[in-house]
Amino acid sequence: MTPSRSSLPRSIARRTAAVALVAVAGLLAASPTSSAMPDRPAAADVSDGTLAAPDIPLSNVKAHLTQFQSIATANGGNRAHGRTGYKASLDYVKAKLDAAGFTTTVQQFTYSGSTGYNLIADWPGGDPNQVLMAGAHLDSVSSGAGINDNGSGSAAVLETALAVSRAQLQPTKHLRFAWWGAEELGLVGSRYYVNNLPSTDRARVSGYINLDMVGSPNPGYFVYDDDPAIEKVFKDWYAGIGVPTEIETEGDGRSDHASFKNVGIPVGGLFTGASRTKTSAQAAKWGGTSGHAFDRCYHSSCDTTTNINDTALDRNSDALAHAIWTLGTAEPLPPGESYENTTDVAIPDNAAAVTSALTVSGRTGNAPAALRVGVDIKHTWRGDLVVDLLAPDGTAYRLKNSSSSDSADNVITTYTVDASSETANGTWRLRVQDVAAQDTGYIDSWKLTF
Ligand code: DTR
Ligand code: CA
Ligand code: ZN
Ligand code: ZN
Repeated sequence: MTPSRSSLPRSIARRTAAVALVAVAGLLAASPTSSAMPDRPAAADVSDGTLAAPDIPLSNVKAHLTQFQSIATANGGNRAHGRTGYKASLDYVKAKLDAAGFTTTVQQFTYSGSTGYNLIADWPGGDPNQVLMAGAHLDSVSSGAGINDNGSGSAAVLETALAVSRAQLQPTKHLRFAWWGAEELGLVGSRYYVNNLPSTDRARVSGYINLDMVGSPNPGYFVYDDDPAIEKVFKDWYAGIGVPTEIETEGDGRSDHASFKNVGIPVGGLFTGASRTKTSAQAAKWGGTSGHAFDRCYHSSCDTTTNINDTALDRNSDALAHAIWTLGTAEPLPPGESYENTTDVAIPDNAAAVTSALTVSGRTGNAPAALRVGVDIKHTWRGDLVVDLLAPDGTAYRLKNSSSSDSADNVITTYTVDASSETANGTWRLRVQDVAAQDTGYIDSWKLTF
């Protein structure tokens, strides 16, 4: 609120155009070189409009680990950035994907005097405005083969991509898989990818799923606590097989999802633990050995194919496939359906926020990447107001900030919100708070249009 305001009769207000807050809508760059859509059998639906994922054969995942081990052994014992073992690992993965019908791109970068490489694989088709990504860093540290860290994640992502090809999946979203270089040197490859992705293309990425260490020998089952929708898919899947999960608490900033989270892209992922010690409570629910590290060979030469827990690797591979199938095949919602609340709600002056609720039901899947939020708030000096949309799970989407200079009256506009990570059904709320003294008003009405 500006000090000079009390001298101005508040009714005199310069009208400034209400600027609709346009949240990032999910959009996609055309895949690097989109090949013609191969003929594919129509996908068979299951109950909620998504498709059931296939089982990912553990033997296939382990065959990739065996290849990574052989590559390390033949290239000085590692697959590190700047070493021949890294490029050989990338060539192996690329060859599998090319043969499976993916459109692959190798992105080069330079770091600490060496050439690094990211591998990007696009599955032709799907909504170019909603790209679902899954990735893993392919590099190891220089001290070893890096089979759990992160051959495990690389192999799980590769086999899930190959399962998409085997199924000739026709997802509603565009699927993109990625293998990053130089993660061990500071998320270098994934940051290079994100930094070189034009902002319009970034906005097209509706979510990024990260797998880094998913086969630890003394495993825990951790789910990243980031995007609620991605987290829910993983937690529900693990609950479905009767395995409790914990929120990943050491992950922030510690793997490639951070590169995406830093630019506002919804992220999630799975982790089975590194050098931290498994507690007795964790051993009681997960088995394994308390008082020992989840992976005692973390960043060591003993991180070889013997450093893998098959059950953990299998479960996390299957969990990733479930997430890709669930998030990737969710049916688009019928456009244009609206839900409105016309009950007036008084907004107390310079006091606690108030809310107005809307219950959405009968829809399937998630809300759209361009959910329209129409608001009609009668209030003099609208600069006093902060307005948020609250999703059914409580996630807040800021629609309007307060402004000491916006003296115009009333907020009558439509905001567009990327709510694609939110389930459509449930109770949505408009939250309004008056954060400056003088001037009052009320929520006249508001509506959601899907
Ligand atoms: N920084 C990763 C290993 C790692 C450590 N904590 C977490 C949490 C979530 C994912 C990965 C990790 C590496 O050494 O590659
Ligand atoms: Ca499996
Ligand atoms: Zn590492
Ligand atoms: Zn790692």
